[in-house]
Amino acid sequence: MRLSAQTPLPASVQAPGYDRERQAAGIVHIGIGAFHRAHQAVYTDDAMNAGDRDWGIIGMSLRSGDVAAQLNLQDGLYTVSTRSAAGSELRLIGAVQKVLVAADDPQAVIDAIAAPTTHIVSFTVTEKGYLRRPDGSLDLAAAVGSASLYRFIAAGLAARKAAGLRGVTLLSCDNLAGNGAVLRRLMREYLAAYQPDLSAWFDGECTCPATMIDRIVPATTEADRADVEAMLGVRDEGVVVTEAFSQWVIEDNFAGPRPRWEMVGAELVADVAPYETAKLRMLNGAHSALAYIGLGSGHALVHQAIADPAIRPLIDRLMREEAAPTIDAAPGQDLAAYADALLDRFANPALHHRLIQIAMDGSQKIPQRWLETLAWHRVRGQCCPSLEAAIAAWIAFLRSDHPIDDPLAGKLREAAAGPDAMERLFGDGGLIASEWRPA
Ligand code: CS2
Repeated sequence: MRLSAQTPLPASVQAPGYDRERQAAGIVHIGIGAFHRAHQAVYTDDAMNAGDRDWGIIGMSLRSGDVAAQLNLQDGLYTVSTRSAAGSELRLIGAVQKVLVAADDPQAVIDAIAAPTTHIVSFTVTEKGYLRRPDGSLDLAAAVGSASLYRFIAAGLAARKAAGLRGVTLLSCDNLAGNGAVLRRLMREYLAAYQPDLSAWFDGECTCPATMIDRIVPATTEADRADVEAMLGVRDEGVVVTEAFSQWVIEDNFAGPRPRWEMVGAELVADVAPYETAKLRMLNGAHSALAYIGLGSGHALVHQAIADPAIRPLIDRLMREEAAPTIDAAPGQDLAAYADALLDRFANPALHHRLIQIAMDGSQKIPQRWLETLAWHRVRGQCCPSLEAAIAAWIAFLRSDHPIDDPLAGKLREAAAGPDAMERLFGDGGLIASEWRPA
């Protein structure tokens, strides 16, 4: 039997405490993968449990029908399995109402964005989903293609304007440096090229707050689904597995109403930058280093790599001596304590977080995770042994027979193969645009 709104659940599973049938959808979320379901959807479910109303989520996948097939037959319901050394906890999330697939029904997506009840359009489309060229500008050809978020946003906003509705908040929840500002700039480039009559309305009516989003969410496996089935007594195809830790820091700059996420643990602040920079350079920087160095040493999982006495000191140094000094901490932000907490989170043996999952899309991740730190030290005449080891491990990975999942895979492999790999990857006109140049 499949999980649905009719399924009786064990009393140990926390269920939504609000009437799901009566909630309007206030949020359209583009890129409804495991991360969103374990993070923003949980905060939103919590906010409705705490009394907020009409923040149902309409999820959307740009291309793949997988999540729609998992959730729509379950009335949008799914469970979150939280795993720590102490054990696991299961909770039912009710915030998601349905999932649309843009490739199948583009008009339904535009209508959802244009609905009067929608106030927020949020995104987890991964780094490559923003369709940037290596110099950071919008790839205008890709942005009119079928997998472009910009097309849908522009069409939805045009319909809002035509109907005399207010704008929306566009909330990027991806691991980009300055994610809100990047989204705003790219959206403007799109409008200037393809819908210039909407530019001024967009500027006046829509905001793009920056966010720092953090929760480790490994890809769900068949074994995870079987475990949860044994606990629930029914099959949940949409289950997501995650850690107990969760953090969300949001720039308080919304175009209209929003859930009171601050009631349920999110931090609404004036400036997200110190948190976001620390997260990208320390957590994600260490993660990517663990991925390439760990795979090179024959490990498969994050907790195995961080337990390796040859790797752990490198990661420790990367966070404390290389990344942390580059961060202009906010008052009360303790970077040493942050590094301690990250080492514990990486060591969580209950989360089977695969290194190969983190290794994907290196070309899109490495600039904000490693190269900004390297550039900061370079101008001060300092070197970064751990990050240099990480770069060497990335090149070794590109030369190995591991499958390379990256939009630039073919070019990266070719560039990495020769003796001038560093130059072809990071030099002037190289594949990876950055302020940092190899010595
Ligand atoms: C990871 C992130 O896959 C990756 O690249 O570094 O997904 C990481 O687990 C999250 O950003 C944690 O918040």
